[in-house]
Amino acid sequence: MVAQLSPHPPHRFDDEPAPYDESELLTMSPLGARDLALKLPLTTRFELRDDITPLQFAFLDLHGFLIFAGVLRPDELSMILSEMARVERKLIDEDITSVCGVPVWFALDPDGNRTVQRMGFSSYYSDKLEALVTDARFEPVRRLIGEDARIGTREKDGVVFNSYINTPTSLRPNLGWHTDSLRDIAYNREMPGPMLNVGFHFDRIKPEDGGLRLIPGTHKQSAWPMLTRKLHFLDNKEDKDEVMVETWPGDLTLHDGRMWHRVKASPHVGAKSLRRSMYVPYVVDRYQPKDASTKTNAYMLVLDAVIKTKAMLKKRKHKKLLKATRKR
Ligand SMILES: O=C(O)CCC(=O)C(=O)O
Ligand SMILES: [Fe+2]
Repeated sequence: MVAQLSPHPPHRFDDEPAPYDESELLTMSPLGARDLALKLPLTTRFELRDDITPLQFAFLDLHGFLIFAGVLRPDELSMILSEMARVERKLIDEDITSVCGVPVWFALDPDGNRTVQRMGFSSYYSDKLEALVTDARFEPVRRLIGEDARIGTREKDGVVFNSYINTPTSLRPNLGWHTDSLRDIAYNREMPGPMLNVGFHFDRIKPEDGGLRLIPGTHKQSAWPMLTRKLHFLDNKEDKDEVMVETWPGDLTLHDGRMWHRVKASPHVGAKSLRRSMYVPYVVDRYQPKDASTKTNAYMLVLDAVIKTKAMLKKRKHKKLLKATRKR
């Protein structure tokens, strides 16, 4: 028998631990899978296959997240980044400050040029990105969320592109502890059911670079701790139970929107601190599309004000520091 070769063998990096080998475990019983998932390290990397495996189901159910290694190829990552650079240019040239009601957050890069730090609906101006996020390879992810789930490129915040960088003017060197469910409550005005956030990662982020941190198991908390365990977006402190999600370019992560997570700031500054991620909404709620006429909602207005105030304080502190060093 001739083994069937995938047209695109997954890309692996030299320093990347191999994904967990499930080739002999694909027909595992749910109980067996649960037993094994309990024993696996929380840093286990999985392979995205044609179907979500019993072990992946069990791991996600237990801990609230999954890491899939190298789902996007280097040429696809380059395509997305060049599309994002083109869209960024368009936003700046045409002074577009919000897309479908979602404010774009700009800052200055290390060379003093305006740059986008967070943009919702990033596929609105890119057919290539729209085609990529709806590619057939993500079908098992969609089915995992629900047989009727759809990729909401025109719903919620659309495809969100984040670029975290640590500069004196950056609006978003980090992102405080939060659950994504709060945003969902704000959008739907009802308690959220299970929802998964699907994220693509573009940079090699080691534990010492900051990056995504999750508190495993918090997706099973009841509504009260979900809303109050920490101060949404304002608390940035390390948690003894947090797990760092180490990434290689092309990784895909799934996390339950009800779990607590944050992005820790990089200790580096400038280009070395750059971390880019892209989140795709998979939607099961009522279809509520947005377009150019959509107004910014109250939740986004508040978040926008918080982020911009933080950035202003940071800029002020930086100016004071510069003055003080000049005096000396
Ligand atoms: O950048 C990330 O990996 C996480 C972003 C995030 O949690 C969010 O935008 O809600
Ligand atoms: Fe989040």
